[in-house]
Amino acid sequence: MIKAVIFDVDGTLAETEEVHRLAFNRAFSNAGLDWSWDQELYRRLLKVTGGKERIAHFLEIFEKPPMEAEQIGALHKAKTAVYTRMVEGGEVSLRPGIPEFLDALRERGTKLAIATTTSLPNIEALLSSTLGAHWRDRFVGVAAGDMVERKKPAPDVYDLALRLLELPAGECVAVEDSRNGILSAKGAGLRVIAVRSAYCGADDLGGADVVLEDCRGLGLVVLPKSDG
Ligand code: XBP
Ligand code: MG
Repeated sequence: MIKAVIFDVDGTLAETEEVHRLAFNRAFSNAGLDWSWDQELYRRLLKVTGGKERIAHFLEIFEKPPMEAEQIGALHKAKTAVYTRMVEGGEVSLRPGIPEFLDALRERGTKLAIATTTSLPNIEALLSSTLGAHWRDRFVGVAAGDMVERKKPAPDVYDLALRLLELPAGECVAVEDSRNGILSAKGAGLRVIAVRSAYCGADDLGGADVVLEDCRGLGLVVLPKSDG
C-alpha cells in the first residue's frame, strides 16, 4: 500500500526546462554576456543538476574566465527572477494527466511531497499559477535543491522529503523524469516511476521500476483498480 507519492518538478510535473533555458539566456544577455545556450547544448548541460552548478560547469567546459561563487549566485538570482515572471505569466501548464492524478491521490488520502533540484521561488511560481494560491496545502513536504548539501543524483533531497513525510521509503514511490533523479530516489531506497520528458527523454531510465511514455498512465500504476 503506497502512503505517499514524491514528485520531481522539472520535466515531471511540468515541461519547464525550455523556459529555464530561455530564462538563463535572458539573464546572460541582461548581464552583458554573449553566451547563448541552444537546445542541444542545454540538453548536455542538464546532466549537471542545479542552475548555479550548471553555469559553473559551462564556464569549465568552454574554458571561460572563472567567476566567483557570488557572481554566479547573482547571475542565477537574475535568471530565477526572469523564470518566475515567465511562469507567473502562464507560460507553463502541468503535464497532461498530472492534475487528475493529484486530485485522485488527494481523494484517496495519499500524502504528497516534492523532491526537486529547482529553487523554491520556481516551485512557488509554477504551483501557484497552476494549482492556485493554496497549492502548499496539498503537499506535506517540499524539499528543494538549496535545502540540502548535495543535489541530485545524491539522495539528499529524497531523504529530506521522507523525513518531512515521516514515512519509510518502502511506503512511498517517487515520480521522476531523469537519470539523475532516478539515481537520487533509488539512493534513498524508493521505488521509482519514470515518465519520459522533452529534455530528458533520451536518458537511460533503466534504473526505474516502471517507465511510462507520459503522465497519463500514472493513476493506473499507483492507484488500486477500484479508484484508478
Ligand atoms: C532540474 C534542474 C534544475 C532546473 C533549474 O532537475 O536541474 O536545475 O533546470 O533550476 P530535477 P534552478 O528535475 O532533476 O530536479 O536554476 O533553480 O537550479
Ligand atoms: Mg526532473
